[in-house]
Amino acid sequence: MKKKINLVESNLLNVNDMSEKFLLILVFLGFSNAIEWKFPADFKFGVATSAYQIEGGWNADGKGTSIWDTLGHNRSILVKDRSNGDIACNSYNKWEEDVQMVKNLGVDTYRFSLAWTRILPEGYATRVNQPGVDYYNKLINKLIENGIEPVVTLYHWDLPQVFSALGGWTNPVIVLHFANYARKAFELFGDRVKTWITINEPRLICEEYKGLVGDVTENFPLGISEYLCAQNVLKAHAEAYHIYDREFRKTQNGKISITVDMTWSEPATNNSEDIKAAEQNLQFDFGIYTNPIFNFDYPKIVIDRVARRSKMENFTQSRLPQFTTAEKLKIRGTYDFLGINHYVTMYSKAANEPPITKPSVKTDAGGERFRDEKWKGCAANWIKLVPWGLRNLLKWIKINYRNPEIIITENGYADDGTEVLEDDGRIEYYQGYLNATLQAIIEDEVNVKGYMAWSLMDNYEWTHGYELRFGLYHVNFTDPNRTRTPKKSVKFFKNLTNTKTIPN
Ligand code: GBH
Repeated sequence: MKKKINLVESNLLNVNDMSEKFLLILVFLGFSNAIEWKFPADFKFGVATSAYQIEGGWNADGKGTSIWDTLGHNRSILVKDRSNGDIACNSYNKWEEDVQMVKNLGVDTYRFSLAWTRILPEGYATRVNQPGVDYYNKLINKLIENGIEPVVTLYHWDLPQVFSALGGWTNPVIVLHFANYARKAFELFGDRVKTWITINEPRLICEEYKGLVGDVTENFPLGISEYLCAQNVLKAHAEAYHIYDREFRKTQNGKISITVDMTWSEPATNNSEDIKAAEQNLQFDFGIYTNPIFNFDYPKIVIDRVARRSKMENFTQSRLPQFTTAEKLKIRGTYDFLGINHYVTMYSKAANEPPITKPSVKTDAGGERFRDEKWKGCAANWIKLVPWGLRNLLKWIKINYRNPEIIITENGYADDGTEVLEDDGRIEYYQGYLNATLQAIIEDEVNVKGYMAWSLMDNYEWTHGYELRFGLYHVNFTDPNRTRTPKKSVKFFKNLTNTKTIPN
């Protein structure tokens, strides 16, 4: 804004004729506006992936088994195309090419995750698998050599199988084992990795994929297991944060936080009941994970509603396990920034209190949710083009969490392989969401410091197998070479990183 005024007032406009001067001012206003619509110099662009989705090499060189290996082998019936990630993009062998692709995009950062079982095959920090460590060392060193900053996620869902029989994240014992794994990772890679993400998308771990953390879905009583899981995820995150703080921060000087999957809920109308319903949905979707870290304890509405519903259901106490005061204090403030993955916007509307049947987070949350049929979609039916949802979300975070530094660690669009290389839909998507990010930065003064596209390349999209393709690069999964080819969006991204403005 300041710059704009300076330009207009400058002596450059020393023109005698008034109308000509007026015209020139208009031109300059337009011009200065255009050059202003730019990402700040310290803003970092990046691309993201995760270990199970790209690496393959599921049992290579002493790697242990994770719950996703097991699912892919024994229960691929749960996967759309019955596929698994045994080979995936074969990044275990093709990592050098990956780095070149990242470099070609001109981005500042590359976000990837460590496979816990590649480093600690038994899950416990009792034995380190050196070839697994070597793999990540090579990758990290090559990135740095090419001027790319590694952003490392410790946990992107590939839990060591051994913990599954214990109930996965619902068993508090996981806190200790995750903390030991985190310490190992800081020890091994923290001299070069300066941005850490403890856990990717707790809601997905605890709710959407809840059946996958244990042996069978039925082992996870709804409305109980999710909250047990949430509590342990939060404790594990906090433990890792404090280990970093106490043992590594002074020498390694990095940043550490969590990445939360944040759906925006827009009130369906201006009616106060709908506004309340939307707020309730936000708090149940992600507030349950972020409030304890960015404020204090679970959101009040979550505490109140779960207690109330539990009582109606004849439970003797709330299904939401409480933190002790010491635990609340320990979790509060365990962030150096906020990582957000954003894909979804929905409308929220007030609704009658759901009837008392089986408990669930959904009925605890209440309200009614829907999407506008006019929103443009993509091959992933849950993803629509609603950039203003991201802008509203960013503003909400600024207000509710005291303006933290934000890194958008994922945002992306899926094709089904038919658009193949001419992915104009993806370009339109990124234009929209990058523009919303820029509006939030410039007009709303939200502290967004980075934006990472999901994903560097097509990969194993969990229970959607290889049917949904989020990549800027196309990967041919029927070709043993897993050949990568740039889609049109690669050019868009190069242009973006080069100019720090959004290409038309
Ligand atoms: C992120 O998860 C992950 O971090 C990443 O690994 C993944 O590849 C990426 O997003 C793209 O999906 O509306 O009922 O159909 C998001 C996982 C799974 C969340 C599917 C939404 C559909 C819900 N998503 N889910 S529904």
